[in-house]
Amino acid sequence: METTAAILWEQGQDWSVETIELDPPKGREVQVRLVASGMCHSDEHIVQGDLPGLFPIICGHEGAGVVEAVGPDASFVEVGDHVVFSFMPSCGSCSSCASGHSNLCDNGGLLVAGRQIDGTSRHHAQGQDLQTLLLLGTFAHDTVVHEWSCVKVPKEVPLDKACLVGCGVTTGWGSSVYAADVQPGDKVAVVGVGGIGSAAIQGAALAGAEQIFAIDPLEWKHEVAQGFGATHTASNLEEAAALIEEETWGRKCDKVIMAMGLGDGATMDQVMGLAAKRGRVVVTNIHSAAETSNTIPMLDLTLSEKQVVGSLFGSANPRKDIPRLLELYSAGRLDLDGMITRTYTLEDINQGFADMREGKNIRGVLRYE
Ligand code: CXF
Ligand code: ZN
Repeated sequence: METTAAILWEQGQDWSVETIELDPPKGREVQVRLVASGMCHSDEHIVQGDLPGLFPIICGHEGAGVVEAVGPDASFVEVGDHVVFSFMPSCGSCSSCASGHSNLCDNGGLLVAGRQIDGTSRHHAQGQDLQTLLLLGTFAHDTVVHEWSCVKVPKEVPLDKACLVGCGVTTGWGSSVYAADVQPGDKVAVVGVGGIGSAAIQGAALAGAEQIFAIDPLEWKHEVAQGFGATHTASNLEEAAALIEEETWGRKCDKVIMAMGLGDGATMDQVMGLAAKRGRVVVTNIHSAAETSNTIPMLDLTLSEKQVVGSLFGSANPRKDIPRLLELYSAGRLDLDGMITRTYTLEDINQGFADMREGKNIRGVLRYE
């Protein structure tokens, strides 16, 4: 069939919205008519080259839609199902999945850009095979993915909001709740108030943090952060250090969540300075693949027993946590609506990314009518 997709033909270019040829699903693949897709910084990282990409590629990995067709071997996804994509597939049987860490499924490992799991392509344009980001390619009206990438969700949940849980919300919320293990009474700093940071603030608040310091250079985001549960705001790490010192009586933060658009190893000394003795710094944001050094004060790491941990997808289990987060949304305990600053059509995708670069959005969402 023919459908419309935004293709990135080469790194650094604009998105090109054009007609593509989409093959029917094979094996355990499913064809999904997308309702919406969030625009995540990781898509921008492919454009900028901070994450390695293969081209031409259809990016987008925060999508939700309705299943239109299934391959002959699909086992748990049926036509008509509403699904949110998980940016990591969950095969259920690799050692990561089997040990309760399906965010690290061996079938997703290093597949930032790829084709189908069998190595062939269902997406084609201008006579070429297309890559799909994270085996998804949600910047398109229709796509074909493996059922391992699908999480079924109740039909009442609005898919144009639910799409956010396919990456940013689970990543941010899980960074607080799982990776940082925020405890009642904790003092928490969240560095960066975007899609991940605003979900991290909400996760920390729900987990019972007593103080939540939201740090972002953009003033307008301070008020937004307070709406999500931040108790204090600061514009930069220096200002945050003074505020945290004052407000915690010198104890500093039990947990620090790094949720910047792009991490910077040169600032890690300041970041570590926000953490208390035995404090944990969770590095959720992406650092450039080209970055090879940082400024973590190593002696203090030992003397203060600080921890630095990486977290992918909020250290969550997508097939368990995506429905769970949508239940919290339906119960009014997780605000997805407030995270969506602007919506766009697929034709306006370049405007959406321009707005991201200018810091105009918590999340921009493409809606496919
Ligand atoms: C990222 C994490 C690093 C690989 C690409 C996807 N997560 C979501 O944006
Ligand atoms: Zn993402």
